[in-house]
Amino acid sequence: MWNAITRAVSPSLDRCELSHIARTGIDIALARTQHRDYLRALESAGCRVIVLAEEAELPDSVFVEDVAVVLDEMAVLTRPGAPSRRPEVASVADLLRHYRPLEAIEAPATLDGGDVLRIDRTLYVGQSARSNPDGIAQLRKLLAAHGYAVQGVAMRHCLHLKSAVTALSDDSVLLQPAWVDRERFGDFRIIEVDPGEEHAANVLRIGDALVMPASFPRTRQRLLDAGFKVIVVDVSELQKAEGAVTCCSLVFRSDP
Ligand code: CIR
Repeated sequence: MWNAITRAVSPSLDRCELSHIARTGIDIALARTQHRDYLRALESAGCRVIVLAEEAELPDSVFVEDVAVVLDEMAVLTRPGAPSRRPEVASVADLLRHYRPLEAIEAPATLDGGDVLRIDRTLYVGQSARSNPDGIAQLRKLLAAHGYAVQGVAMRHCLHLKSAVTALSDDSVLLQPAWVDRERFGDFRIIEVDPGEEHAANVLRIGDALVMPASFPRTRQRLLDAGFKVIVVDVSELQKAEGAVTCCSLVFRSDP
């Protein structure tokens, strides 16, 4: 029912881009073990997992979410805001073209997939350091013909919109109120992250399952108390690269 495109951890992950967290040593062997556990979590949530070969010279290439936005009807290749990440797009495009017609964001626009939160037929796009107004406008134009609305969302103090808010279902979101305004998602049922778990808002929804990092037990309890099914995975080494769970896969319906 679901495909998940992923990519093996680069041996150069410790040279990743960092914006809002300090650089600390990354254990590459542990990162690889954790990534394999993440792939198992995707499988247990019902995904057929596709793994691209590692890219030794592209430190952030495990974070495939940022290079494409995949919808039922088509996919949009992004132009990542960090120049170091633009060479990641081509190999994902070569794979994605077997599954969806492709469009692309063109210069001078920039867009990171981590800024794009789709809920039903609306795409909320973070106005971030990575996604510029041109990128949001191009996405809006490309998707209007397919009946999707694209809305820019102000955010602060974090890398991507999906660092601050992700979908739990079509009518509920998990949100970090310090980084994005609650009012912007006022039409949804809002669950806030536990105040002691700053980075907990990034969960990956696959059908009725939510994949989330092991490091946020109090937020996990909030989700369990609300009746959600949660699959936990330890991604501590990927978190040191400012990644989390949505960023390591492109999940899309295999039967759109
Ligand atoms: C970067 O700064 O681009 C990477 N170190 C982390 C990207 C994480 N991507 C995501 O959350 N979508």
